[in-house]
Amino acid sequence: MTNTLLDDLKWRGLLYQQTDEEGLEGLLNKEKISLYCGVDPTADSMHIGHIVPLLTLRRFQMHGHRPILLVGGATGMIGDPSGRSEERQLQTPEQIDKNVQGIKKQMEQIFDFNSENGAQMVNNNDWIGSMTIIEFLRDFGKLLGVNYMLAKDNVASRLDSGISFTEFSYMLIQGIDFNHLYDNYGCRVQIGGSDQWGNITTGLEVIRKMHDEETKAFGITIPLVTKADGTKFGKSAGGAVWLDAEKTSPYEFYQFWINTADADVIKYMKIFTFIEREEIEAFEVTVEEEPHLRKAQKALAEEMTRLIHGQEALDNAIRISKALFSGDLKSLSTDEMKDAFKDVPSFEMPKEDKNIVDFIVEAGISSSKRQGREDVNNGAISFNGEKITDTQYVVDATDRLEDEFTIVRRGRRNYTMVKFV
Ligand code: 629
Repeated sequence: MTNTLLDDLKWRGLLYQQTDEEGLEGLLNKEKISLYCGVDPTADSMHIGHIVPLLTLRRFQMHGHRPILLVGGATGMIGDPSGRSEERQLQTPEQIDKNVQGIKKQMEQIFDFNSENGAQMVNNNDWIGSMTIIEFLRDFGKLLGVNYMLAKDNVASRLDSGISFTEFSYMLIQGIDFNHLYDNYGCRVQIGGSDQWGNITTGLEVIRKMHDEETKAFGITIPLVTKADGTKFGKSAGGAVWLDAEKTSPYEFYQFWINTADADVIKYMKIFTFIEREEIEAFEVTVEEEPHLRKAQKALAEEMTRLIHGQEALDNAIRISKALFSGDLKSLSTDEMKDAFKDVPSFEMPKEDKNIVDFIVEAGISSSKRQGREDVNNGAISFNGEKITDTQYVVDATDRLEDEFTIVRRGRRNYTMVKFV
């Protein structure tokens, strides 16, 4: 038996573990289902690590199934020990509320809620928040043996370093969620990253124990996204790559994807984009035959930036990238310059008028006065996109953008941001 959706997921490398491969295939061939993935409000934005399971839900949606997006208003109060070597710091209810709002907003951007199989948003605080401790322990605590819980990887790996009863109990709450969605939303499948395997299978256990009939729910996990060079995926110079444009600007976001290594780019296209198999295979040939054109990287960066930030933000990101490449900074606004040069080396100088040669030597842009004079004479130096060839030029307030910074370029691609203090 085959199923086109599952075959596509397999080809994209999106299937890691499955609780019942044949059963799920049979189910998906027979009917349109509801399925869910949860995100805990640990920050007010998601980062790109969160989106792989969400994009996978969207692939299900494109095949007629209905996604349920769960925001963990309750679980966020507890803290998932999965994949962590240390106890989490509890967050305040106010912070969690704020985070829930931020995450909901981002989910709304990624999903379609209005079609026949439009997505549904739920918050587990709606059924967990009002549960009494007696209900929790009597109705659900009895379903799982402590031995069963201790054997889960996410707990077992913490027994030496220590785990609180709070985090130990987490899996049961996520299990109650799955059972709740199974009963009230007809939810049949839960998806998560590979770190969620223990929590997902706990849910199946709860469902099995709560229902007499044969189990009809399934779990799928998605592999961790890795990089060919062994470094951690999803980090840029400034840390995590966030979906929130305030935390990671659309330009930085675009640059993150553009900088994907040839060895990774096809893999990421499969995982992150909705580009079809044939087209991706054509990109695979370009990576082999004309890697310098970076066609696949461009397509990946465009798809991702459009998906998360929209067409206009993508156009801006491309415009900034081109301006930087050509050195034509004059086409950029001050804000765009700030954004574009966030990651270039920076140097602090006092706010005083200074001869250009002294200036570039002091800022470490040219190695000596002699070199500095040569650089200026040769036309190798520009300030904010304006070439300066006069060694007598005095750098003054008119060169300071917003009275704060100046972008100095030496040669074709060496940029320095001089900040004035
Ligand atoms: C209640 C809470 C549920 C179902 C799920 C959850 C959240 C889950 C969790 N997930 C991670 C998170 O929120 O902690 N217990 O940061 C994160 N997830 C996306 C992927 C993940 C996972 O949101 O599943 O593996 C990262 O790729 O770590 O009823």
